[in-house]
Amino acid sequence: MNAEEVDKWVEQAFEARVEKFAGLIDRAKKLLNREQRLRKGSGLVRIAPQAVRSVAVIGDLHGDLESLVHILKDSDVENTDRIVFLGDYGDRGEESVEVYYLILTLKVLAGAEERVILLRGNHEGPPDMPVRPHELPLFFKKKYGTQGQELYADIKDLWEYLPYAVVVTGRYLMVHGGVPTNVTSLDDIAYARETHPSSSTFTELLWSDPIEGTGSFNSIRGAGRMFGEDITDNVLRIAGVKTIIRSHEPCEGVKVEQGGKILTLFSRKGDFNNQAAYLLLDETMLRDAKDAEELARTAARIW
Ligand SMILES: [Mn+2]
Repeated sequence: MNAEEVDKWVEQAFEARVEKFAGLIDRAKKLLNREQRLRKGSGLVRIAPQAVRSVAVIGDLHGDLESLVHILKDSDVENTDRIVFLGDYGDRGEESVEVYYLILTLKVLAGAEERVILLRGNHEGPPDMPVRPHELPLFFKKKYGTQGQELYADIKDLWEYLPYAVVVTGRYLMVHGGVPTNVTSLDDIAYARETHPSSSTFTELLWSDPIEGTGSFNSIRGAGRMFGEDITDNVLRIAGVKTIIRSHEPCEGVKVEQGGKILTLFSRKGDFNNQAAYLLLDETMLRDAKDAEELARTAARIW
């Protein structure tokens, strides 16, 4: 892709007729379904750091089309080997529908090699985990009328095929919300959707937030937990990585917590923040695991 192509996709996103959008969702769903089957139903994508030269990471977008376009037009992102989105694509921003059109176009054009990885956020949760505000169905209806309700239903169905964690082997674990409290192996994370809701692991991956200190307690968000450094240490150990990269909480682009073990990345500008950021993990970042301080200082691109 290049800047001209991105402009073309944006134009298509605004002008796409309902049949075209439905076709795009269908193609994306087939591709995601195939990838999920190749992972044997696991929601964990593994990236071997030796096999890639660079990985771009993008946090919450929440309908911020302008920020998405800004990021995709960065020539380093254009040329990167993997793009990981950390979830929360729709809701809040007026251009939520168009953001979906763009990320699904990106996914479909990337083809079969999982070059574009769309993680599940709490705004892409299962039917028993509703989220508020949730304007996405209203935006679809506003733009496409009753047929928009069908598009929204298709999108909801597509969420079930999205992965929810990425491990860059030996280096980084990426999730939308946080690390779960009661896991003993990476498989507990990889198959969290299947053990939901008897286990809280899936909810915690999508909803939790870090705190300074130790232990954990129920989140004021109404789902997930607030987790301390001891919980993080356990997950870093079982995942064999050094740093957690997550999104979910608005911040001025990046936020470092728990002594550099957790980096929060937020890619939407809006109600709660004036600056946004994305990460570009280059060969140095992929060769050696860096802590969140160093990622925030050298890999984050803030605008
Ligand atoms: Mn979120």
